[in-house]
Amino acid sequence: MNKWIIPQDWNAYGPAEHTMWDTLFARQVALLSNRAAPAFLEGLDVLRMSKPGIPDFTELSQRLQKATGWSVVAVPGLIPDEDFFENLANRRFVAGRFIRKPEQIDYLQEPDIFHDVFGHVPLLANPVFADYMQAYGQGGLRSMRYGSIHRLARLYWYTVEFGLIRDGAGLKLYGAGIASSAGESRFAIDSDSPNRLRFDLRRIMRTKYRIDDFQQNYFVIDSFDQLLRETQDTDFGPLYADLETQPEIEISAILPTDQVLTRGTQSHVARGSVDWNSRN
Ligand code: HBI
Ligand code: FE
Repeated sequence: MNKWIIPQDWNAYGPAEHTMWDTLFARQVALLSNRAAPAFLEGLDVLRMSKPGIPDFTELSQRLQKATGWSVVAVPGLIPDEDFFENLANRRFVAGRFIRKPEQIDYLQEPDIFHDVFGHVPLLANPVFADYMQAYGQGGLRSMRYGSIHRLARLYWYTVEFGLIRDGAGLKLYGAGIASSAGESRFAIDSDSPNRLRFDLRRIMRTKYRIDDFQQNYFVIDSFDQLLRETQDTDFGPLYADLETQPEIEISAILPTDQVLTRGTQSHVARGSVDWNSRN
């Protein structure tokens, strides 16, 4: 269903909006050069995203189509889960077209074009990650029939939004919620506060998450192949049924079965800094 898709109306952006993009872009690229997964940085390059100003979705989609067959389309804001999944299943990434105001530079609640496009789109140029996102959309549509959307939403949160990867290059970030945030891109990689646990699909699907501050827990994959393989090879019907028999896991809990890469001090939380601006 394409009922939410609207024109980007690129000509309607004013100079202040393009400048906001350029400011955010320069700040993130400086932070990410040694913190983001190589595939993320390659995506920025392949898609020519360093071109000044807010990207034009038509042009961006042409490059993306060539790389992996994905396109980027504009929507007015958050759309219902079913429509969101349906677009992903068809290799269309839906993005907000508005950009944050200067007073929101460090935090806003609704995803804007900088989060959606800078954060999410570079990895869609990676063939394996591109397939994972499509598999996620297909899994999302299936999860609706099982009443298990919340399980899949957790998987999205702990991978697509806040995922870390540990490859030959060491610990790197790839989640869009981290990559588009100046504060969290430093926190997720450099801080001794959060726990960093090895990726575990079933465990993630039982774990709550927080939307109001930096994460207390990050899950670390070995490769995008691992992510795709585990998602494609899992029969979600029996998995969801099984998970219903198991307790939920509190945000920063560490279980005896966890593979702990970093046991966090949780000092960020202990400071009681549930301050919206502390996100950045
Ligand atoms: N809509 N525009 C937009 N962007 C999102 O990231 C989004 C959405 N609708 C639903 C949704 N995300 C999530 O609920 C799913 O990932 C579970
Ligand atoms: Fe996002």
